[in-house]
Amino acid sequence: MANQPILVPILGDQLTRTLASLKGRTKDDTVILMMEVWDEASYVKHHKQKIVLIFSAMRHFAAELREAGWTVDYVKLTDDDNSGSFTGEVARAIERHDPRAVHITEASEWRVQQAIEEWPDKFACDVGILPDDRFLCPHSEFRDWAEGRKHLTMEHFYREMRRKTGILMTQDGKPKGGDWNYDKDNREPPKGDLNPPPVLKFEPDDITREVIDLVGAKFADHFGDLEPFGWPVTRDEAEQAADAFFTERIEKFGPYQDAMVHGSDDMFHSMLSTSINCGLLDPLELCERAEQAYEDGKAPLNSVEGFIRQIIGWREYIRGFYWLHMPGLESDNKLNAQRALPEFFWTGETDMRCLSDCIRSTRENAHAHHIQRLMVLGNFCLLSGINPRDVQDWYLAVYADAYDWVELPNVSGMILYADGGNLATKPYAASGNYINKMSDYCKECRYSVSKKTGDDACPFNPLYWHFMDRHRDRLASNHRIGRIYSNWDRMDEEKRADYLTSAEKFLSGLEPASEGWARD
Ligand code: FAD
Ligand code: DLZ
Ligand code: SF4
Repeated sequence: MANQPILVPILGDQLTRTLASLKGRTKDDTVILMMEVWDEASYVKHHKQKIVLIFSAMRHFAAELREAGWTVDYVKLTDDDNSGSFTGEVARAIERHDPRAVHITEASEWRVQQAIEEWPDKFACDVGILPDDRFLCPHSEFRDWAEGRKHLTMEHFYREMRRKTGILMTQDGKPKGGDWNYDKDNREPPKGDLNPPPVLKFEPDDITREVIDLVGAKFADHFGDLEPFGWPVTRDEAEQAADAFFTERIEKFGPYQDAMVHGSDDMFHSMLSTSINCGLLDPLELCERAEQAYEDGKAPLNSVEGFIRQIIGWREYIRGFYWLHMPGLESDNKLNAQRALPEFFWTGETDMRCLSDCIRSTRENAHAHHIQRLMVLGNFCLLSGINPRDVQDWYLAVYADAYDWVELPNVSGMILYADGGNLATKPYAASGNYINKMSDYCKECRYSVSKKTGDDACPFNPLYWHFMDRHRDRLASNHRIGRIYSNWDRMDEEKRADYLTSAEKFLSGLEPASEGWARD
């Protein structure tokens, strides 16, 4: 090792061999620093499997780097003198290695980036902060795109990303198949026996087992089942999971993207978000593979386009939106939602079958698929007026793929309309009808989805009208939703009163969550 190396800290969601801060570095003058720190593991009480996933993936990544000849200084959570924070650990590493500079790839989260931006003042050596080029749209490009637009419509952004990457584009710059978006073909309800193939799970090896024991001992009071644990924790495993998706699941991914079946936790979804978000899989590569599956005749265009839109459309848009609106996004509460999150979000103990199944999957797998997060759990929080902070904490804590940059815009903008409609053009509000159409939940629910009011009525029905009624001032002028008020106004007064009293009775019976589930 030459005198005074470059110190390269790599964070838990930067587990990529081609990371910006590693590009161009040579093995003989670089010390890579990886840190398990208490602050990150406990600022919110992450699902146990999420901590296992990150620590195990970090330890495997460190081992791979060492095998490839890199010097890795790895700080374990239980190491003596671990200061508990990124800044504290970089300070200690500077003392150990006396580097001439620290090079870090920018953090994905605002909270962590704020801390990193203080490093140049804190440390005596140079600090270089590099843009994270694993995302396709740099911050400045998103800001330029957003500049002067009245509404940040995802579809417009998505088309830009299609043009920029050339993904699913013809030689003469047209969308393949003639349309940009095949969402209309992607709303099949779950009819008959769909039999999605079981998702690939990986047996924990010695490294993962050690981490499972650590998490069992140190994070016993965190939400969620620790085992069975089967998430991919290496690039090789993540690639196998991607292979399985592209051979077994992608064909039906599109049509059944919005479908929900009791006990079928993944349907035809890719289950790749945990691997993409921590850096094991490259999002652009996945889109290229999806396009290849279409070109090879192995998957229909509606499935392939749907998958690509989620990644180069929604994922990139969500990230751009986050950085454009932080830090304000965190405290936005334009609908003035003040109710506490109900206790059953943590225990799963509710007679509402749709919610209890989504919460069960969340507890068992640290995962629920998109439409469960949006139209069951999210819809309930929106209609019931749960305060954004509680909802943000819940989603951040319970999902293995959750990081502030992706959870927050989805929660605050997409499900709660807490940003007043910057992200979504209208609230994703729905009565029990939608859930009944897109799932098999209602058949065996103790509530009746066809009943509109009263103790046996599906709670989503009165909650829907309660929500519409209490936000009339804000929503009536929205051209995508305004028409709904003519239906409301056509009902007789007694019926409207019935809806409102049923909803209020239900809401007053909700037990607020006890302290300590999400944060100490
Ligand atoms: P697939 O359905 O197979 O989709 C493919 C990929 O597209 C995903 O892996 C993901 O990378 C991307 N994607 C799809 N939708 C979105 C979206 N809305 N935002 C960003 N990326 C998207 N996703 C996270 O990765 N982390 C989160 O913390 C997160 N929180 C969410 C909170 C709410 C309230 C909602 C409604 C959605 C949230 N999502 C989040 C988006 C989405 O639910 C998950 O990405 C998806 O369920 C992951 O499963 P999958 O890999 O099987 O996805
Ligand atoms: C999610 C997480 C957890 C639980 N623990 C760590 C950790 O101890 N060390 C680490 O480097 N990363 C961890 N992460 C992921 C980070 O929260 C994530 O990389 C940053 O917050 C991104 O801004
Ligand atoms: Fe959910 Fe209502 Fe259907 Fe029950 S009846 S499963 S509460 S939508």
